[in-house]
Amino acid sequence: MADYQPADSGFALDRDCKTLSRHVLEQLHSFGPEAQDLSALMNRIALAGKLIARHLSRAGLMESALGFTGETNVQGEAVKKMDIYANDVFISVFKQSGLVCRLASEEMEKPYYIPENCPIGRYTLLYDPIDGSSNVDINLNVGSIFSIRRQQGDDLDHTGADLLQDGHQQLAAGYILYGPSTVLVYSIGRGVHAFVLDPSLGEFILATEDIRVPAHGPTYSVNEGNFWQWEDAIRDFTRYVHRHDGYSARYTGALVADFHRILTQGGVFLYPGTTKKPEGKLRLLYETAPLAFLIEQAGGRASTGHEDIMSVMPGEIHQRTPFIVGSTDDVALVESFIQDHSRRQSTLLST
Ligand code: P6P
Repeated sequence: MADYQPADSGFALDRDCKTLSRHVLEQLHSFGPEAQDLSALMNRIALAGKLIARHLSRAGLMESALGFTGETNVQGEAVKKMDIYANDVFISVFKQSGLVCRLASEEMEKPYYIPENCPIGRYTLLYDPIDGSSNVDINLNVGSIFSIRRQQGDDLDHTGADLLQDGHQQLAAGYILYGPSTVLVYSIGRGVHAFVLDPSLGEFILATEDIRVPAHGPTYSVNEGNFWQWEDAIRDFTRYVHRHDGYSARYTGALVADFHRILTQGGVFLYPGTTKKPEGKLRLLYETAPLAFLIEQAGGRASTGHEDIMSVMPGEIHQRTPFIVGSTDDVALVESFIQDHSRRQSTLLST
């Protein structure tokens, strides 16, 4: 009797078996402890994404799923019920996982430490549970952003001081985009890969491997309502793209959605400093650093306008940074306006 040979089921069946956890192990060409940990961490994140996607899809039909809680978070922003739901989903899926020691989130002033009666792991999850929550009540794109770091030291005082490291300390980063389909994009430092949730399977299935951001793209994505709050250099960049053919403005109000467009089609997203928020609005540890990790893995760039986001050393967990991210040529164009203005200012000061 000849050995059994599977029928040539073709691409479809094999792709449906390329789940996220298997993909992580293949990426690492290893089944060692750290590879297994990263695979398990990504699996937990996928579970959180499925739970949040399910809640979002039914929110319009559920009492008290939408709207505001009436609270204000550490950012001084009004908290949406969906923010709290999603924040608690990540805690629930990681609490008994034995993978993490703490979770740091936009919605929590201090990190949440896994209780003593739960298994403690050696990783930290930093996340924005629902990014773009102003879109939740109007059924537009929102996302979750995550970053994984290894605990360094013992953090016995529970201040999370060892988290105040630059973006190169990230082991993995990614986001989940909740839209017509639910897409999970991640990197463990070996390229950027996108998975699409197949609701009939309840699995994220590999859709695109090794995403590369084009060197230039037609999109510039910025909230021009802040025009008069920007520094002159950013205003001059905006005037430049207004005057030159080949540029289109796209802005959804949800960072993950705008970033996903830039990652896949090229261009540049900006959230510069303003007179009200000189450091910008976006937070480093769980928004700009994870996305900077991804864009660099995809061949693009992320800058504050003066230095790479990946090199910024945070002074505190909720530190904000200006954010210029996307195609290498387009980020460089924005930086050139900033450098020109700096040169002109130093010339004026020296005369
Ligand atoms: P603005 C959502 O609140 C968020 O943090 C990002 O998702 C988004 O890019 C930005 O703020 C939008 O801010 O000031 O343009 O409404």
